[in-house]
Formats: sequence, structure tokens, C-alpha cells
Amino acid sequence: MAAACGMRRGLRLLQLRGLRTGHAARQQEEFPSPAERPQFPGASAAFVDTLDFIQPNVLAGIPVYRVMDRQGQILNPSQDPQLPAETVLKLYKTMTLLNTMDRILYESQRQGRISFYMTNYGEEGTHVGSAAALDPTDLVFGQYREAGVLMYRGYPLDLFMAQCYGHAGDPGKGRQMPVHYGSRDLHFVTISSPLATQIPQAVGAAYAMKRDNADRAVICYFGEGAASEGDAHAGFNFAATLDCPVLFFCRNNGYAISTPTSEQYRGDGIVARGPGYGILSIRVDGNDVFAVYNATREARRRAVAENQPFLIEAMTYRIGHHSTSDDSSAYRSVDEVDYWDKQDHPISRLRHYMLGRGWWDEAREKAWRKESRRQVLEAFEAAERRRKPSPQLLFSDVYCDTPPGLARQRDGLARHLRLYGEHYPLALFDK
Ligand SMILES: Cc1ncc(C[n+]2csc(CCOP(=O)(O)OP(=O)(O)O)c2C)c(N)n1
Ligand SMILES: [Mg+2]
Repeated sequence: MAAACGMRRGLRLLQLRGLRTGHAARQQEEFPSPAERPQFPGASAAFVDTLDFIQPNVLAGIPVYRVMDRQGQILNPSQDPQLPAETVLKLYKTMTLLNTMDRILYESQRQGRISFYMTNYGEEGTHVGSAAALDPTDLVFGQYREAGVLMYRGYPLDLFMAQCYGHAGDPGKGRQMPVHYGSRDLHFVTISSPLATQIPQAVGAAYAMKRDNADRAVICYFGEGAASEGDAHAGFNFAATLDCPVLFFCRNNGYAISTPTSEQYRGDGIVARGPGYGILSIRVDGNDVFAVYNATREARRRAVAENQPFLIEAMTYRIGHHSTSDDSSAYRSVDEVDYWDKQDHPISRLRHYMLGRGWWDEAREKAWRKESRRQVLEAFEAAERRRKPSPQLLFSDVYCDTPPGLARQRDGLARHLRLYGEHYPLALFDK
């Protein structure tokens, strides 16, 4: 709009110049006023005559929106989302069930039963707070540490286990590393390992939804480390310029494997980048499930109503190691981890809130701990008994017509197993 006005004005000046011949008249039109505003097509604020560089941290840091304090007390009643008891219980039960599943699958990896695992310890509030604020058909692009979003949508423990064990009941047929879940029914796009590739993909999906008038939004989760990838820039800029209904949800958990945020970026976190792209942005306390809920809900409402992207930076802490391939004691102190585990945990904060309302008590906590553990162990034991998918499935589903090279490999493997099958644990695999 500003650019169009500037262009019209420029055209008018040229026409006037052609009409008038006197030098004084021409000068008056070329330099209308010292208070003239810049007409550059790419930016239009005021001119200044002082040489000042913009300070990256003009404010004392972009503030962190929260609803509850660490004791689960609502700070400002106008911000209480007033969720009914059953919704709050679902938030709590999902967070704690995820925590229990994490413990059992982490141990299972340590015992050599599965190849790899990533826990979600400390970030449970970012998962369920955002999941609860979305419509169930909104499309989710995750990074890998968002299992709680899928769990909140009702993904059963048996399928979590099936994926991590890669057994014959895994919808992905055991071809992916553990924690690379996906569910078409629950609108959760399958996780892929290369960082940040989901960001431009999410924007493309949101653009398609806008063109379809689908009344849906896309949410794209990523870590503060992934935000350093070029794909993050491409995604943010496309989303802003194409007015896409996408929520960029950054889980800023302090680390990208061993790289702390102090080495990851120099600006004020990820949220500070939003205004640079022209994206409405907010920083929230990711350990406050209600703050995450409120911010996501409002961003989701506006993203769909107004077709525009939003950026939410949820501040939290990765309490676990990066993955089972990492030992974080090499780069951070036990005291640091202890602080977040004991003093500022999203689960205990919500529990305090529920206790304060009389919706929870010691007896119910004890009973739920027992019950949730029983559920996880039952799914775990059932998964242990399942066979692995048939080795022949290695070669299907990528090509519509199997190319000759791949067919040769498939037949070669079958021949090899016919001849030397006794040297392999084939009894553990489907035929
Ligand atoms: C393109 C690419 N580079 C490097 C990696 C290896 N890698 C896997 S996870 C990770 C750290 C990501 O950190 P962050 O985005 O903060 O997520 P977090 O693990 O903290 O949840 C790295 C470097 C990768 N998977 N893909
Ligand atoms: Mg991180």
C-alpha cells in the first residue's frame, strides 16, 4: 500500500515536471518539505539525522508471559483460562503418562531392548498446553520431542511402543528410528531427523489450507537449535509474505545437544526474530501450561481468522539428556538440572493448581501413578512379544513400480536368507 502510494506520487511529480518549465517551480516539486518521509519501496519510517545503530536488546529482554506462579497460583484472574476440571485432569494425566512412558522406554534402551530414545522430561507443559488449544484436525509438524502432542490427541500406548520397537504392528513398518512417530488419523506428520526441514513444509501445508479455505491451522514445533538452520529463515519469510495460517512453536529448552543458548544465538532468543519477519510474536513460560494454552489458543484463532503466521517462543528446560546417545553431565552441572527438576517443573506446577482447587489429592496421585505405570508396562510387555516386520518390507512403498536395481536387491536378500537363514534370528521376524 505504502509502496503503491509512493509510486503514484512519483508519477505525479514526473508529470508536473513535464508541464512546468521554470527552475523555481521544478525545485519546489522535487524537494517538497524537509519533513518528507522516506519513499523507499522496502521501508518507510522517518528520516533521522543522528547516527545510531539499533541496539539488539533495546528492552531489558522480551518479557515472558505467565498465568501461574511456581506454586500453581493464578497471578491475574483475568488470565485464568478457567478450563473445566475434566480438561485440567486430562492435561495432567497426559503429562504424567508421558513422563512414565519416557522412564520405561529410556530404561528399555539402556537394557538394549530398543535402539534409541529421546525423553521429553521438563517440556511436558509445552506439549499439552499447545495441543489442548488446537482444533483436533489442525495439522502438526513436530521436530521429535513432542510426543505429548500426539498423546494428547489420543495416540495409544501400543502404537508408541510399536514404533519404538519397530515391530510388525508399527504403521511405519519398522523403517524409522524410535520416536519418529506419525499418524494420518491424528493429523500428525511423520517426524524426520534432518533438523528444520519441517518448517518450510509446514508453511507450504498452511498455504494450501488457506487456498482451500479449510478453517484449519498448522502448528510447527522446533527447538531453538533448529531455528539456526536456513530452513527456519525460509519458512518464516514465506509464511509472512504469503500470509499463511501457521503457528511457529519454538521450544527453547536451553540446549541443542551440548550447545547452550549462549552459543546458539546473540539476540534475545527466537521470539526477537519475529518482528524482523513481520510476524506477531510472543514469549511464554513453557512450564506454565495455562500460559502456553492461552497463547496458542489466541494465536490459532487469529491465524485462521486473519490468515497470518504467529511465533510463540516457549521457555523451558530439557531435563533429560539430549537422547540416549548423549551424556549431558559432560557439559552441564547436576545442580542446574536439579533446579528445573525440583523447583520449576510443569507437572508439579499443575499439580499444585489442582490441589488448590480440591480436584486432586495424595490418594488420587498414588492411585494414578500405579495405574499409569500399569498401562505403560502392559503395552511394553505386549510390544516385547511381537515379531519384527518381514525383511521383504524393506523394499516396498517407496516406488509405485519397483525399479530393476531395487528388485535385484530384494531378490538377492531373499536368496541369501534361503541359503544362510540359519545364521540370522529369523524366528523373530514375520515371514
Ligand atoms: C540438519 C541437521 N543437523 C544436525 C543434526 C543433528 N542434531 C540432531 S538434534 C540436534 C540438536 C537440536 O536442538 P534443538 O533444535 O534445540 O532441539 P532439542 O533437541 O533441544 O529439543 C542436532 C544438532 C540433524 N539431525 N540435522
Ligand atoms: Mg533445544
